[in-house]
Amino acid sequence: MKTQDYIAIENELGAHNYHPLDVVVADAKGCYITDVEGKKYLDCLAAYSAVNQGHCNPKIKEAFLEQVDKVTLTSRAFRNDKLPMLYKKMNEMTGYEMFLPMNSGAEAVETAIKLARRWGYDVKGVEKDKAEIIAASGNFHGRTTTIVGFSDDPASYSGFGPYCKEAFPMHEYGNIEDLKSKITKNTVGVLIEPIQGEGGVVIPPDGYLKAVAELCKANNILFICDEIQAGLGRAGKLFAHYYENVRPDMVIVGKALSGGFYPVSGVLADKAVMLTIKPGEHGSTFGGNPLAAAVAIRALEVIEEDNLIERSNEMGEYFIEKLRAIKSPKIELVRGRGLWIGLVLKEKARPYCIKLMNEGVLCKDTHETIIRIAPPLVITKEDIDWAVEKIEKVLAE
Ligand code: IF1
Repeated sequence: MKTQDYIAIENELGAHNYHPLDVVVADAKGCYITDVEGKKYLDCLAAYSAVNQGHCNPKIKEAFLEQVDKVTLTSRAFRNDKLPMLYKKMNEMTGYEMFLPMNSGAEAVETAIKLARRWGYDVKGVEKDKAEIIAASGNFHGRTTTIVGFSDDPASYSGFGPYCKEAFPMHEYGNIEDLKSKITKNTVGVLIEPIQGEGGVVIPPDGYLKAVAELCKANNILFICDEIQAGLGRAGKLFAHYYENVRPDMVIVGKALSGGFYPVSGVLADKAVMLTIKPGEHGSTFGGNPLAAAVAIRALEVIEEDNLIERSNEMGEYFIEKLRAIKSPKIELVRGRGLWIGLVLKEKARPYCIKLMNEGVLCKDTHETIIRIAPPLVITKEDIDWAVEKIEKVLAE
């Protein structure tokens, strides 16, 4: 079967909730992807940062296979011998007292929302069913009905109502005065991405995260940081909020927590927040299963052992510098942190993503004019040189 044969089946039998590039991936290792026709590509998306450790990372694969031979799923009705080890690893790496494992990122965001509300009622003393969590303009936190209810992107929310707008007031991302004006006695949390991914790698103004943290502390509000995409090395730190030396009350993780082998997500918090949810009040069939835990432990170890955070910084700086050196009237600006780069064009980005695909570089457009570049963190300078050459070429056409 050829590329078009697969696409034909997909178009006929699969839901049309995506508009992917017409590359049919058959194999991927490290930074490279091979399609069904044997054509090789450099991956500059890394599955939206889920494969920071590189596709089919051999160390994670080994842990995965070892666990598959033992036990994959126990449900949380019974305990398993891997989950405690994940808790330990999480605690050692992040300093948070506790972890609550889920599967998808959206589920972890939902978990943080539930924790914040429960804390709001039980600890802060907010009136029943009045809790508010302040979100940010341009946010992306997932696809559940609650979460899309506080998205300001019509593609995410339109036609999926009713929503609960009063429960999620919105402030302008990066604008601390606006945030201040949205706080009420019912505010239990402020939920933000430390860098907005879907927004187009939007880095907030210096001091914003620090001001959010201080504002939350002063008003007895939980600061909830969605590090699902920004975290685990992508932005050049373990967590992107480290750039401003803040400690959110809750940190939401996902994506690279499994290196792409398996959906693993969760929420980090201290006991004062985490223990407000009692046995039987929240959970998931797959959350915290032994396969997920084994994979997540190894995925975290690989970030440390292979110095992926340092690599993200070093290679990111190199990549950004090279992109900024491209002389093209089509480029508006290049921004980024670590290996997370937004190449902002003065025109539509998708045609260039298609051209890049034809040249062997896979990346994804966002917000019409932005090419998002986020390769696996194992990328080399030679790969970057090659990618930049191709980017320069298609922009010159
Ligand atoms: C899709 C975007 C990236 C996220 C943050 C939570 C989630 C995500 C900061 C939910 C998920 C994904 C989902 C994916 C596309 C992708 C995405 F363009 F939509 F924004 F990465 F940039 N918080 N982001 O970025 O996690 O439930 O998906 O595991 O197609 O929806 P999830």
